[in-house]
Amino acid sequence: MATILKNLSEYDKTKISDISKFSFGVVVAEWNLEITNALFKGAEQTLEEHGCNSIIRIDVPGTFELTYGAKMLIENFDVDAVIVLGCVIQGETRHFDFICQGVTHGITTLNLDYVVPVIFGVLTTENMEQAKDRAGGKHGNKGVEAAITAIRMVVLEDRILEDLE
Ligand code: DLZ
Repeated sequence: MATILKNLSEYDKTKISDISKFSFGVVVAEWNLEITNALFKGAEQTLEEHGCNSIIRIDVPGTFELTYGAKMLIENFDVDAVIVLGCVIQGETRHFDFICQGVTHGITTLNLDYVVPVIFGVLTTENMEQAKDRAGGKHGNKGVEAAITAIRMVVLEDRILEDLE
């Protein structure tokens, strides 16, 4: 596995822009809530650390519903970026594949259809231990990484839209 023994949440804080003028939406799946709450905490702390004072959170039942939640945020709130947070744990059934494919396709479609970027913060792991390792454990916190990606994307979006004006 490429991420083995690597903390993926380490980044150079000095390279991150101030984001006080931007608003972020976060959609959180309730399945494996212990994990998704930890991802949210990582994302929230990171956004606030860099000056964000507008975070709108909505919860949806499972990872499959993250696409719908993101679409609702984009269409009904003045958000500059959306982060979706979920955790799908591989079981004995093929549900894992269907949910992962569904959400990946859904989020990609939103990114093609809307100017607001949607960031994919979904853990797809073999077991709960691997999920914990990536939600504040030895491999960092995927929520932090999703927040950093969201910050980079709003800054990019802002620059491009300013150039077009
Ligand atoms: C049904 C299901 C299963 C088996 N596993 C997970 C999971 O590991 N993580 C997750 O976020 N959601 C799971 N779900 C629920 C689906 O995402 C979805 O909520 C239901 O299929 C209803 O559309």
